[in-house]
Amino acid sequence: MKKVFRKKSLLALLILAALLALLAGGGGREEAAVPQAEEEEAAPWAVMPENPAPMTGETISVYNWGDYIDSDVIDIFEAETGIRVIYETFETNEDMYAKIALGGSSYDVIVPSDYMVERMIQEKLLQPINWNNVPNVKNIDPRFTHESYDPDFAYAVPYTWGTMGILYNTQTVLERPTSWDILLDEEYRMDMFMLNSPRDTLAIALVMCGHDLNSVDPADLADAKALLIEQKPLVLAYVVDEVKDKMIAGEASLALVWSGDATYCMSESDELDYVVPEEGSNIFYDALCIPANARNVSGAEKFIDFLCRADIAAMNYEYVGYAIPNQAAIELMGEQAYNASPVNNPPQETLDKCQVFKYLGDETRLYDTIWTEIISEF
Ligand code: SPD
Repeated sequence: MKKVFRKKSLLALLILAALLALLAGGGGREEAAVPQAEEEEAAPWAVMPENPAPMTGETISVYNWGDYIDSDVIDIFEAETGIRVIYETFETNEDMYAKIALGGSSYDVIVPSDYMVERMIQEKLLQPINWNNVPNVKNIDPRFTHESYDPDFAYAVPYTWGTMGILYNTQTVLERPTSWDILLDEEYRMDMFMLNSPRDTLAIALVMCGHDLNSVDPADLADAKALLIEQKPLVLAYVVDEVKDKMIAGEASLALVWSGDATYCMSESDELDYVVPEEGSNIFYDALCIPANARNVSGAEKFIDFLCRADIAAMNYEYVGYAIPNQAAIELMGEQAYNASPVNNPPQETLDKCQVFKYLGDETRLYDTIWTEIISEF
């Protein structure tokens, strides 16, 4: 099972066990051997209740990104509440939006990013959240509420945040890249992955062309398109969730990724590192929302409140690997330990160069058209 921060916790446990064995004076005795790594598991922040609640027959339907929740979190929720979670995943905001906007499906909790929250509020696809039923929202750091995509803090509970950057293999990329330009370097022909996500990949191409990453100027977008078409021979594949296993397996030298996925890859391979290039990038916020046509609003509120609980948010952070806005969970884990990750805690100088995506209204169609043209170009 994927546990992003397990390795480090395990190492600390092993060191502690070795020290205890030495202090006990049993260093020379065979039976006092240090426990084997594979037998050890760090204590989880939250645990299954000893007496699970009987299943009530109630269900909630959750639509989330791939690899974006610890399945133990779902199990504990079900055991505590007796509510069964029907869980589906998507890979991009656009896929999720298309499914909801078509109207054929009903979910109780979804996890759009900033610009998609903004769009779905405008299109009345979300409903305001009754905060009286989500008391653990108090755990969310106020610096993450009232963001431009939900200025009245009415529709969206911040779940995770991160940056977009380059994950690179230090065995083949010998100097730490400082510029996005490396994504056009012939030396890495068929040796890089790009995100199969129109808004993200076009944003980076816009930045590489010196344009604003929220630009809707057709001339800017034509530049971005030309750049991505020029880059195509260097790209091994356009992927989303698969990028993690592929980079860990050493299938390419470079990948455009979201920071939390970089955190996971770096926990699995010492050869990988992450950089946000100096031209700047995107900072994103993913949020828990209740669609306007949700069938079980009270179940959705319970689930969102559960995810905001400090012990659950801490447990989930260890699995998901993305930075979290839950201050109570960060305090539980220890601010120092949490902030030790330069990927999830980038310097202010880096953050100052990052911008949030805005919803671009009708111009979104231009992005979709251009992306289809790029992907189908041979
Ligand atoms: N594997 C889960 C990835 C979720 C990342 N969300 C990124 C949003 C970028 N706009």
